[in-house]
Amino acid sequence: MRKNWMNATNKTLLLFFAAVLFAATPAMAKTVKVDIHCVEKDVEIDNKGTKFPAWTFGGTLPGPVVRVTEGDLVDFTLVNDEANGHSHSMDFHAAKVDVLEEFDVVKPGSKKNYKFEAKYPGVFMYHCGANNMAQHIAKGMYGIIIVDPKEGFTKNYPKPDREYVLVQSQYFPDSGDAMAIVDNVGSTGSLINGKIFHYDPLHGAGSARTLESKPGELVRIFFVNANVNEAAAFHPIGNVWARVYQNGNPKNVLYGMQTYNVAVSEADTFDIYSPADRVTHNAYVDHNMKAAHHGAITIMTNSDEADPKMGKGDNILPR
Ligand SMILES: [Cu+2]
Repeated sequence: MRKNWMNATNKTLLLFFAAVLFAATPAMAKTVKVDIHCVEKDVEIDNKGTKFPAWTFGGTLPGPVVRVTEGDLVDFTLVNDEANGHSHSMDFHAAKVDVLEEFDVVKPGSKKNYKFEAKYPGVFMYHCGANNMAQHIAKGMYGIIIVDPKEGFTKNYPKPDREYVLVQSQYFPDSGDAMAIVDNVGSTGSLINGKIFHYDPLHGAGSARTLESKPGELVRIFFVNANVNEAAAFHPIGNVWARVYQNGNPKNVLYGMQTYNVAVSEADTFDIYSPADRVTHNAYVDHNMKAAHHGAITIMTNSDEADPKMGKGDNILPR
């Protein structure tokens, strides 16, 4: 009888230690090397091929998606190509450093390396901070760093079927006038991932695509407000945000939200489920009408024909 009791205790202890072992398996912190080149070049800012003299991180608006896990060390190098005409810098909102040191400007033909630990999970803007900062952002020098939580997926932060990055920014055609940009004068359009009506064939002449998911899927949107001067009232027409994670942190969760106001330089994560039993379309908009009418509308098509590759792996920011 006593022997059986001991066996039961040992078994319980074993199970307990096994549970501790498997529960406490956060992702191992690692060093992630990130090299980004500043590239000053013309880019197309709509689906009609309108050219814009941009300053970019990596040649695109927005710059490359940087993705790490909470606790990782980011080993970052900014390369300012010799062909460029301006100094640039890199301000990662996910970093705790010295603004005068790590975020200092890099002259054309030079490079700068610094390291920081991604201490907080969530989504963060990055941008150039060189003078005039408003102009460098309006020129296109911004992007997103996603810091996945080290716990991985949980009940409150479930694994999504698809993920998309949407970065909104203001379009200033006369981007040479830095002080006009500071004063919010002359913005005529809203760019979503670098283009007016990027994923909206209804409004954007020449737009060939929408975002895609299948009925009933959980779609997770990582949204960045890279506007120079205007908040974004992010709203899903024909649906409701199931969860909004403020700053993308799984600990900051709001439920059943119609519109969420995203401050300039803020980034947030939005979960949404499409209806399971029918083909539907939703439109993710900035409900500020000026922004919506000038480009900040993104159509999501929910159908069984959804491209199985869209919103997965490296294809979360369709170019
Ligand atoms: Cu710059």
